[in-house]
Amino acid sequence: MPVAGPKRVILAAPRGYCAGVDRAVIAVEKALERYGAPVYVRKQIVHNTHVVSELEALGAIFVEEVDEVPLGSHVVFSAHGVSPAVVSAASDRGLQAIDATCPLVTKVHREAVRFARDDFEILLIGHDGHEEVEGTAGEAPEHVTVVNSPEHADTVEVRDPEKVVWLSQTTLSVDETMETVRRLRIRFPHLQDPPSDDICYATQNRQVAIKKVATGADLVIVVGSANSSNSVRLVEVALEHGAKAAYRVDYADEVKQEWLDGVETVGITSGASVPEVLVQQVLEDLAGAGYRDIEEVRTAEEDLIFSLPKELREGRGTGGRASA
Ligand code: 0JX
Ligand code: SF4
Repeated sequence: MPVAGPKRVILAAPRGYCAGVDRAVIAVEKALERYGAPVYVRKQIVHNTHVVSELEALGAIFVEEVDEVPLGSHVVFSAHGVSPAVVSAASDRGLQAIDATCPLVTKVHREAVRFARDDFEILLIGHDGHEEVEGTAGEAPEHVTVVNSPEHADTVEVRDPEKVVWLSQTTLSVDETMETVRRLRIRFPHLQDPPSDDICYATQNRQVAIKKVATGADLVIVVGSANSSNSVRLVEVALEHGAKAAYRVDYADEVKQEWLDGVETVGITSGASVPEVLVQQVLEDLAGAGYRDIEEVRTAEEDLIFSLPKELREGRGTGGRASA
């Protein structure tokens, strides 16, 4: 009978909050401080169950659309961004909008506007129905076609193959996106690249870190919510890079006892919308199961901080907290 080796944990770094999430969460907290509860938020401010319930406890009310917000109230737009149609609908209701769209998402919006103005057809690689994709596509609906997957690249049609550019959602798998682009380029050799990476630094850094950790892991646990694109991608990336098993959990109590059967090395990471406290709870539970030896593997340093949305800057500090 095989004897189990020493139990240990490898913690991926960077993990957890990115600069855009930190800023968006602080924006809701500041809006509550400044205007008092309730403050309305269109969609989940970030895709994390815990963050949303903590903000609800402080007096935030999350709605699906701005027509649910009482006339004249404050409404925060989520980190994932909104289309111009949503901005107009909020203004038509006399809402005081606070735009917590991540500046790196806004950058992709600007690219879409610019390429549409130059009459390009934009192939937007991303997940249909994801809020960020809806927001970016909404900048130039006549010019944008969403490409969902590498397979979709084999069938998507364009008007003029000479004038096509690809852009992407910020939170995709880098490798899968490159595969989609490779297939698109076979069909459209004149396909233009975006002026700079649309998949953001945080998404890329978390994928690089988990690749390194997954290689030696019997099990990878990704802390993050089911609707968090970047968190779900981390599970896929871990499985593609050597993890024998990988699961996503919102909370520590979702880790199943049987996942640990025969496991020596557990890799841990968390998505860009995940507070570090949730990772620490997983580590505590694992320590209770004998996994007390923790090593952090860091593949990049992050020190980016975005200033708060302009609506909250006046007379206030402009910086966010340092990202976890
Ligand atoms: O579902 P996503 O990964 O795009 O969003 P989440 O989990 O809220 O992550 C942070 C916000 C990302 C915006 O680009
Ligand atoms: Fe911004 Fe990237 Fe974070 Fe999205 S994941 S909020 S694009 S920094």
